Amino acid sequence: MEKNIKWFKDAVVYQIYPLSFKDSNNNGIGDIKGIISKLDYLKNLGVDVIWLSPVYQSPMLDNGYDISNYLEINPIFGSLDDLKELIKQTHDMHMKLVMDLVINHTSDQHEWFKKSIQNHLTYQDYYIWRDQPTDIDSIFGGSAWTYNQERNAYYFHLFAESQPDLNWRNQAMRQNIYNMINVWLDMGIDGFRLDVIDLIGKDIDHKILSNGPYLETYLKELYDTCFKHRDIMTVGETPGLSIERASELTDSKNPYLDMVFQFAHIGLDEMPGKGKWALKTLDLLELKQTFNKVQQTFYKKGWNALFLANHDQPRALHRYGSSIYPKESAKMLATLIYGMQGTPFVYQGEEIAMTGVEYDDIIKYRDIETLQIYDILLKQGIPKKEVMKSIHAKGRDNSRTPFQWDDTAYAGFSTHQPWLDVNPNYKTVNAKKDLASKDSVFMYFKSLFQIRKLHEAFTLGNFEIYQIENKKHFSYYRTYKDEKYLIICSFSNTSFRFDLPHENFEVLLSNYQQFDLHKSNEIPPYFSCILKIGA
Ligand code: TEU
Repeated sequence: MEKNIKWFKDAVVYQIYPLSFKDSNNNGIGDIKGIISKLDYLKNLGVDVIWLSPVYQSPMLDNGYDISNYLEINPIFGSLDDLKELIKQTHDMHMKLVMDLVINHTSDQHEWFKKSIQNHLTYQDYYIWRDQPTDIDSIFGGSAWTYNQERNAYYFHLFAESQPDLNWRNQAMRQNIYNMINVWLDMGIDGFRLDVIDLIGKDIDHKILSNGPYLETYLKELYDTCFKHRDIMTVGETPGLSIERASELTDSKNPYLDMVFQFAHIGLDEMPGKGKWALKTLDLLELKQTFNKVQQTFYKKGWNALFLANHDQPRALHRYGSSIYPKESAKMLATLIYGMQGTPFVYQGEEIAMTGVEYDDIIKYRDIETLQIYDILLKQGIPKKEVMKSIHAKGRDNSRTPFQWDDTAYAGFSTHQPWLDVNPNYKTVNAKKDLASKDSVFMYFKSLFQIRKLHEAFTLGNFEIYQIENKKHFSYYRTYKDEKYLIICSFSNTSFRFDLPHENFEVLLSNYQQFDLHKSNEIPPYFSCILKIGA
């Protein structure tokens, strides 16, 4: 492909959740050396960029998204030397390393917060303190305010009580954050995923949280002070931004963020206004309309990150696929999302069709949000069975179980009982078995990424849904100059007759190797393919 676009636009990003990727010292916890030992696996898949969920010093109440020291590595993951070695080896293999940046809040164990509690002159305004709480709720449930006896005031936290929000109105605090960011960038990392960055411009007195009045000012300042003259990539996690706003903030006129995770498709299987635990069956038409809007908006302006799952979301296969056709539906979902315009993000395990878990007892769960919401929902009188059903569908531990490398004890992740139980299906679902199989999901992902890179229509082409009203399939065209591709994705668990409006086409990829579209258009369950039209 001609290289007149920025490198991150046709790069494949792979998200690693360090706690669960690979344990090198067999204590049940994944670590940096474990990641280093698997770099060739990632290279083989066609990964260009690794995004590492947080490995900084942390009490780990929110698995590292509660940072107590931004410049230290958490010893459970290894040392700073290990991280430098990871950067070096990643670069030697011509891949890049992006770290997580959690700057909306810190841990309550951070020195800044401890000093803020004591009203220390420098740090007293590093966090948001008030004499009285307001009625804002935390995203994890319950009030966003907690009383601190020592300071005799309430502090604000949009997530857990142990994650106080930083006060972005404080210029000295912001400068301190920028200095820290520059230390990491000077060390040679290739960018950041910016945790809930849409929240930093909030105006809590007017109850404006996402997309607050100061958001653009701070993003610009951050960009000017840290990112501007560097060849890096930044991806903002922006759960609260509208599609339009997200596209605006990544437009080349406002290059403060290179791309964002836009969340429009994420809430489609919850009851509107009732939050993620109130389950609703996904409507394929809604999914199609939502992605249509996202694709059309970003085609005109900005750049989007393509994802179906991450460490906060249930696994894509569990959520949108079929347990009867796991391999077929895992491949179909990859075709659907990575055929679109934007930068592809793979969440660890998607490439081997890992699924979610359904532990029968809450005692097996580790996620702070899940444990908190379990208590809250039970107190609201919701029957335990219903609560567990929501947790099985939406709980964050679904995607956090240890990576399934092979069929030995603990799935080859560790020789020690892991911090979170391995999914009991590891004997049938694991990387070794998948790679050895004729219908390997891993190899399908790899081919998909090769095709994407070979034809610039996937990076630059427009997006047009074929048969938008059809409830059985989600199919669309990507067109650029004189090249046209049709991506067909069936969401049906039975075969059906697909109305194929072309006679001349070449099949570039298909998840049913034996099925020939030239001979039959009765497409099998969860069928997917990429057709080059007119070939
Ligand atoms: O997540 C932010 C966020 O708003 C959601 O994805 C949220 O975790 C989810 O909807 C809850 O159901 C980020 C991190 O990705 C997440 O792991 C952290 O817990 C959170 O920020 C706080 O740092």
